[in-house]
Amino acid sequence: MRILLVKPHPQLLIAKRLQEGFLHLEPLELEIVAGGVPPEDEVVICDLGIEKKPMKAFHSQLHGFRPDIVGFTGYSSQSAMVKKLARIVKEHNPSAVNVVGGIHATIIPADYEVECIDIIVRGEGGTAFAEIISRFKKGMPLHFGGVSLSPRDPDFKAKTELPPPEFPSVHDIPRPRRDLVRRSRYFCIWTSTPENQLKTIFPQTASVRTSIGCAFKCSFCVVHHVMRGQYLQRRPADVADEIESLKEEFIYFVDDETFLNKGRMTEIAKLLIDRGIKKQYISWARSDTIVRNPELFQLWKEAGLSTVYVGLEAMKGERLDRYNKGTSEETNRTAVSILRDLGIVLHASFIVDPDFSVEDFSLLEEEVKKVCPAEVSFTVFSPPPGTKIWEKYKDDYICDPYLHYDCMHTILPTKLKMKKFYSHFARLTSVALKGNPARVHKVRIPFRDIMRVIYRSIRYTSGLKNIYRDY
Ligand code: B12
Repeated sequence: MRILLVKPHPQLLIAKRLQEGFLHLEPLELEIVAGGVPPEDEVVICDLGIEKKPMKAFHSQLHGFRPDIVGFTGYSSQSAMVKKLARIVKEHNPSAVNVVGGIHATIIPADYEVECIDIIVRGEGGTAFAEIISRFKKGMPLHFGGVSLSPRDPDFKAKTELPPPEFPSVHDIPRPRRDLVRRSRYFCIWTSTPENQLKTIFPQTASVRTSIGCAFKCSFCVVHHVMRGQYLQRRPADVADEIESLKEEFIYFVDDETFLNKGRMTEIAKLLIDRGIKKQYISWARSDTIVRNPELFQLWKEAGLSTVYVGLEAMKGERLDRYNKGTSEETNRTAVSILRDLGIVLHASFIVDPDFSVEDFSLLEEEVKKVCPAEVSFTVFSPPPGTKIWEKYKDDYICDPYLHYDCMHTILPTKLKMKKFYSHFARLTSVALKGNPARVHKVRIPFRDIMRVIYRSIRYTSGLKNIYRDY
């Protein structure tokens, strides 16, 4: 049997510039889904984001490989593209089966109730896909439970209204088939190393998932809804084995929240150190986790933790409360200074609210300067599809709230005129770039990479400034 797994290319220009310019991570979700395919079947991963001509590449896969089953993944902003690609599959071969999974299928399965889609998978895909293939071979119906839904099932609508299904045990999820992708195409910007010298600022980077879910309920995030508040954790030895097996030196942890369990993370760090595994890591962590456990981050620094992405979100208590973040301004400031003292690069992420006035932008700009040297990024507060708050705002959306859901395009009306709003928004990024650690610490980087960073940053900030033209 032939199986094609497809990740669509980003639709919105700014997502494309982020991916081309600063980080493009491997399609781990599809590698895990491929892990559920039995060895006797042929499986190909087609990541359209790495193709110069994505539609041409997709057509040629359909012609050349002639898949029996095509599996798609996609964010909400990609759902229209997934439907378009699924229609093309049926034009090539009406009997091919289209299966859709990923975050949008999990939270808004009803959006995929279209003629060309046969199966919608909610939640974990590796285990579900293995079952779908087994049923396909036995000629059984491909839909089962609340996990694999068929739009042709009379109970379809009722099933889409249920919350996402429970995840299987984390130990049953298949290992990713990393061999199926061109690994040299995946990278992440890396602005520091212990030697203050980088062979390249865009090293080849692998992704590792050590846990799934998060214990918190921030209002801008859908994860607590998807995971029903569960926090699933892989065993330390299992994580260390996977890291050891990777040929990449640079690792990005794609967890929702890596450091929640101090004991587990201590064990993982000790295993990496004891086994002499010399790699470098990027991870996300909450500011309160850092403040509660500075010694854990010190240990991880020893193990190779290079950069920590911290959702600071705001430096004002009332905004943090509004986002239900559960942290405070003081905690944020303490976390910033702990990371600085430890020599771990801070990647601070802030939320710009659609209600921002010129003064709010100026205040945030001052805060940005204070947290530097740091990598800094910004998103626009957007109610996450699939959650109660998304429903609450549903009469207010100014555009297609799926297509534009990238937390860069506002989906809510802005207080300032949109052009002005994005001019201030882009300015924040320009200010932040001046305080970037590679620049401040004069990290030695090849000249070619310096030119590339400058070029990509200019393109990115100009993309941000012009977002308002996309509406
Ligand atoms: C790491 C991460 C990233 C990485 C990229 C990861 C990647 N693989 O390319 C980076 C940092 C680059 C990133 C960027 C963005 N991200 Co992001 N990201 C995440 C995060 C934290 C984890 C995703 C991940 O890789 N998980 C590990 C993989 C293995 O798990 P998975 O994706 O859940 O896949 C499993 C199942 O969904 C299922 N499955 C998935 N696909 C398929 C397909 C089939 C056929 C089947 C059967 C099953 C199946 O099985 C998989 C294996 O278990 C999620 C949060 C989350 N929990 O989803 C947000 C999340 C996916 N990101 C989100 C957003 C909005 C973005 C940005 C648009 C934000 C921004 N403005 O920068 C950009 C867009 C980038 C782009 N290229 O378009 C939102 C998406 C919401 C939505 N409704 O679409 C999420 C959910 C965050 C949130 N809190 O709301 N992101």
